Amino acid sequence: MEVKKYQANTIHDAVNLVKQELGPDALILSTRRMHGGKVEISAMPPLSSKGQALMDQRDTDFLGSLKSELMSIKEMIFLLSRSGKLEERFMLNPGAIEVYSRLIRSGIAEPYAQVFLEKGGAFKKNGELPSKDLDKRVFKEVMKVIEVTDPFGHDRGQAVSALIGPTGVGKTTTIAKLAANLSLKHKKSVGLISIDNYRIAAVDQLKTYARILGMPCFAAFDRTELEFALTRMKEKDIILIDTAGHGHYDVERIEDLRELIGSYPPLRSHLVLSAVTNELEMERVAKNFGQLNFASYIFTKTDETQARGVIINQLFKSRMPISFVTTGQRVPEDIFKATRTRILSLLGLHS
Ligand SMILES: Nc1nc2c(ncn2[C@@H]2O[C@H](COP(=O)(O)OP(=O)(O)OP(=O)(O)O)[C@@H](O)[C@H]2O)c(=O)[nH]1
Ligand SMILES: [Mg+2]
Repeated sequence: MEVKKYQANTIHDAVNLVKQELGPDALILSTRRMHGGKVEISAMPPLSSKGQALMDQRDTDFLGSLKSELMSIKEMIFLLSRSGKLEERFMLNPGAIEVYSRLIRSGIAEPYAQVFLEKGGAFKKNGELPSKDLDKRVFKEVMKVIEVTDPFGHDRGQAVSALIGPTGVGKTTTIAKLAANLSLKHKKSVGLISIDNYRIAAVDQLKTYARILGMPCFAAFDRTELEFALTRMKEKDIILIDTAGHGHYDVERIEDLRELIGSYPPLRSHLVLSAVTNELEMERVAKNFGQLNFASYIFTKTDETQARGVIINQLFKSRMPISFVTTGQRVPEDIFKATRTRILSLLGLHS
């Protein structure tokens, strides 16, 4: 296998040289910054299928690992080419690009990932610190934007929590998971209320869970019924209120919900957000439900995406504590109480 070296002033120029001489499928084996600022790329021509047939197993294994190395180099070059002013600074600390690509792979948006690198000290002038240390420092910065809260963690009187949010994000399922865990594991007495006044079936869904768990469940369609239900369950440690899902552009219905639960003092709302929602939509959901003064985020369906960094992107835009995260459809297993370390490891950000 013939390896050739190409030098140029920038990584772009070097890649272009490789492409010109060896074609677009050339295999890039390594890149390095040289004294004097030049960049050197080692590359070899693409293998023909005939050439491949002649290779022995060792070569195949070697090529396998080369291919995955190449993928990550390609990814890094792609990220470098998009990093604008940061390109030169990445060159000063090549370890930083590796940490950067881990952040991007986790779904954290580029501008926020760059802030975390900056704060973690990746671009300090004399900052050619070992990259092992760098990832720790950067992940610690990510951790700092995560705030957590436990709505049921105090012993001060009754906790009344309503789950609000768009249709189908998992509000009812999450209520069932919470109800089961709080009553079975934490031995709390729990009551349920459904204020889904648009669909009878939705009330039945909650009542079915209540029957299985042996706890009371009331349906309430207006303020009087809600107050009646709350009075009937005043001895309970915890009351969980399920609400109808609303399209987040349906401002009128959100307003109805605000009138119903908005100014009832002991009641705290928690906004349920699906991790499979795109970043812009999630921002709008949080904004439009904001009039309900929710106290925390609950992130659901984190099992359905690899890009769980949307959680961090949302915190960047609208800082709010996280109370729970759900990880699948199983009731009651697939839920955990938010902690900074668990969320970080959910994002795959551990050293
Ligand atoms: N994969 C996955 N599915 C989930 C999760 N949580 C809920 N679901 C599923 O999402 C679907 C909708 O769940 P519901 O609990 O009915 O959602 P909802 O927010 O109450 O829906 P509406 O009342 O219609 O607004 C169901 O199929 C749930 O099993 C989760 O964490 N992961
Ligand atoms: Mg529901």
